[in-house]
Amino acid sequence: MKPTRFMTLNRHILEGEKMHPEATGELSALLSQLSMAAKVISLEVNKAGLVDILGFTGDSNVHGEQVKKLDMFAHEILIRAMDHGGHFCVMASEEEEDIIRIPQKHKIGKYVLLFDPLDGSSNIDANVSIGTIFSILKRVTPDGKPGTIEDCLQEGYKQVAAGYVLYGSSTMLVYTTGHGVYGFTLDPAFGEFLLSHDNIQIPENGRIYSINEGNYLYWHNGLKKYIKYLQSNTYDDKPYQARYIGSMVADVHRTLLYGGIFMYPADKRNPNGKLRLMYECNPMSFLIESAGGRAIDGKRRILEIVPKDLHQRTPIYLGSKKCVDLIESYLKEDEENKGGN
Ligand code: AHM
Ligand code: MG
Repeated sequence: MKPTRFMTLNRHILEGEKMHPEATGELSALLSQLSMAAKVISLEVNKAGLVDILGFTGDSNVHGEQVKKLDMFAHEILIRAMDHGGHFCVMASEEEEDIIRIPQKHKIGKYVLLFDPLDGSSNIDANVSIGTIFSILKRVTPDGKPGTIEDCLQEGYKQVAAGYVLYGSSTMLVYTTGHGVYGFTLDPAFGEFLLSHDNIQIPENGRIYSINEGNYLYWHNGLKKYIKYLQSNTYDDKPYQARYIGSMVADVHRTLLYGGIFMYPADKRNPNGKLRLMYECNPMSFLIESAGGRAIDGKRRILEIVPKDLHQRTPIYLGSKKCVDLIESYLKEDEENKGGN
């Protein structure tokens, strides 16, 4: 597809669809609808410092973490924007324990939507970038009936589309349907997402590593040795660089563009790491693989993990192919590395 100067997200989706004669247009319609929800969330995130919306609600989410109001706002906007279009049979959100059923009055579709409405929310008060992550699957239960948990619990390689919206110095939407990764920047004047990053390819290798080193105490030996290797060697005659924002969307976005590796490992405290397979790791891994990179849990492809639980966690190492190959070899030698589900 040849980008023109003003390639809007909607036009890009429609042009992509023309290349697949079997497409019904439904996926295009739901991606457009998602981008609408993203604009609403982006507006609200941008004025977060101005209105009395910050602070804790006092409630905990299903992971026992405190939920901020903007998380719930984004969660509700996504449900309200997506439940009545007739595209989905069921949805699930990081902020809700059970599956989200489509109200009876609405048409039931063939797709499944999984999302993390506002990832990295502990960063909101400090004005650090945060994001929305989404994953779309095709249902496996019979058409026409309400979707079930079975429709949600599918391996990541079965995703038909995935992406994220980054609320950063500008708002960006990055998505894939498995054929290339495309980035769009929201033009605040027109309120349109315009193609700014065509066919993103992650560099094959990279200098930047991204991990919360504060957890060093709990790391297994393989990971310690790998980080020590990076710290005591050079890349293109320059030292490696450490960058960790603590907001997965921002850390993965940088990794996608500049190359390198992002890790949230298994450790002695958390054998399954921290990040959620269905809402965070699967969609990000689908994007990274579609851009030519790799994503593993230490032993296997993230996208091949058979999910057992909506909210299960998994260790993750994703990024440039050569970087992931290297950490994989360190972890393989490490007897202590018993992470994974
Ligand atoms: P959240 O879903 O509660 O926002 O948590 C996920 C976030 C990720 O964005 C980020 O990669 C990670 O948590 C940072 O965790 P830590 O503060 O332990 O380094
Ligand atoms: Mg999250």
